[in-house]
Amino acid sequence: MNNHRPQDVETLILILGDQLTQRMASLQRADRTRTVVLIAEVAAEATYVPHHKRKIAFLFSAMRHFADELSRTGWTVAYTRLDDPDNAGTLIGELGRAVARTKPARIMVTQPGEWRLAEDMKSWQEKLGVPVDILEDNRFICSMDTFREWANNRRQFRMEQFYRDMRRETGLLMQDGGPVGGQWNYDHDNRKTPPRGQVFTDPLRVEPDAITREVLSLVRNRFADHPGSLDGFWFAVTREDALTALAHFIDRSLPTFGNFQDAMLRDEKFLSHAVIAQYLNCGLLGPLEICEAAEAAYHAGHAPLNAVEGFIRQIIGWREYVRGIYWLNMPAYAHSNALGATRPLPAFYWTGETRMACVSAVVKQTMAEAYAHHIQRLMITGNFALLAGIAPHEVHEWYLAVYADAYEWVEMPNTIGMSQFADGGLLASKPYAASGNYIRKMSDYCKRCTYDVTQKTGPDACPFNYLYWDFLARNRPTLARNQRLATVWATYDRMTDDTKASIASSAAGFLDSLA
Ligand code: FAD
Ligand code: DLZ
Ligand code: SF4
Repeated sequence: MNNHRPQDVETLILILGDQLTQRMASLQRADRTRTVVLIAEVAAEATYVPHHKRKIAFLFSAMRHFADELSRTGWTVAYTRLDDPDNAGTLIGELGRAVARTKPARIMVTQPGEWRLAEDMKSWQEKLGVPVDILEDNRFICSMDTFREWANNRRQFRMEQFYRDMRRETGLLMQDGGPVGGQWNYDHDNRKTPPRGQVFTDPLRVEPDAITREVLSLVRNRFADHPGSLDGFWFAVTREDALTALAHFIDRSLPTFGNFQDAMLRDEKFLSHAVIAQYLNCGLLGPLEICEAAEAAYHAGHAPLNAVEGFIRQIIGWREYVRGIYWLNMPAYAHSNALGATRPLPAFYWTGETRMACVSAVVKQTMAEAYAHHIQRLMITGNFALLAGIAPHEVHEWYLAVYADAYEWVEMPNTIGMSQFADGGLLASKPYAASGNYIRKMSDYCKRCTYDVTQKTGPDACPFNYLYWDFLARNRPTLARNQRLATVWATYDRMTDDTKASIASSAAGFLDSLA
């Protein structure tokens, strides 16, 4: 790494662990002959939640590789390793040390992805005694000003409307001012069960190089008490390898992405998912280049429209939308708890040691890979927490810690809003609550479970079955007016008093056993 100091440092740029691209506005604006770029591994960022070991190793290795890339392209980089004896342990501490060394005229940072750090940054100018410019993060398609304007004109926020505007804005899958194929959304084609013998290709695996091996050993020693495993680490840690991983997905899995998007199989952790959010969210890939690659595969006849539309919707629709929701509603959003859920997070979220085969499989996969796909996150671990009434903030901290792609701006609305309905329906029009029957239909977990998915109550019944009805009954005062639940209440009201009592006692017994 090029650690020498240019003469007369004009600008000190801080690049965060999830800002690893030369396309950052700060880097594009600065004169590289008069700039020092600071990248710092600090304990504070690695421990504010107990991040999965794999997530820390991934980011530290990607940070070290990015620092090398910057040096190779003529930047002067000041890189602090976690094991540097003088490491101050915090970002501001590291900035302070760099200011003392380089005496810059100003500091440039980019708006971070988490509110806590954005708030902290506001005090840096005063604390450091150097002007601090905080630039907008230019990696998103929709700026926050545009999102605010979009939201201000609406009484209700729904992703679908926002997504259509983003299609118009980007021109992706558009023809003559309308959507290619005549429909905006092909979601109804995306709920298929994989036929027996369906072959899936795993994401690209990259062999750890010397830098990654050194980081793996550092993380193994320094973060031994953090959750998760480092065994068989395979993430890409450079832009070049992340681009190869994207091409690998487009080539092999995109054609079946749509069809099996909602399926869950015990022995297929990735199915046709891209497994690229960790690269996208830390800057190794950009949202538009990903969507353009998918669109090109459609035009080349390599992938069908339902797959490509579904994939692009996740990125220019959901991803941009949840970011807007986060910044629009913080800081209150973090403590939303519309359903008043207070139960502590059960220990099996860290170990997978539970008789529920579905929860066990998803947690064990999460601990092994720092990855689970959307439906596993939403309909297994998320659904269970919702039905069991786990405190949403605890659920949020778990998701933020255990996934390699997790930063608050994207994780929190998905957890607090979509999954836990704790924002009272700002993001989702009804709670994503489901009984065992949904899990039986969409997965193969129930086949090996010691609970019986066909039994509704009693010691051997699938807990999702009675917890589902108990959740609805418990939250009826809050959810009663939700029109989308009308048929569900009608079904509940037709149940006999004995059945209702049996649901309540099975649920109470199970929930007590969680403590
Ligand atoms: P694919 O299924 O292949 O989708 C392609 C891309 O679309 C993803 O890489 C991602 O960038 C984007 N995307 C898909 N769904 C969403 C969504 N709902 N919100 C935002 N972007 C989306 N995603 C994160 O990136 N970080 C998180 O911390 C995160 N936390 C989540 C927590 C919960 C409770 C839930 C239900 C979902 C969460 N998601 C999060 C969304 C989604 O689960 C992941 O983006 C996805 O599983 C990543 O895997 P993939 O790259 O294989 O995605
Ligand atoms: C997640 C993370 C971790 C584990 N470590 C660092 C770090 O040592 N240095 C750093 O600059 N960033 C790290 N990050 C990412 C930050 O936590 C992230 O930039 C903020 O949460 C804002 O999104
Ligand atoms: Fe999960 Fe219930 Fe199926 Fe067991 S029976 S795997 S607990 S849904």
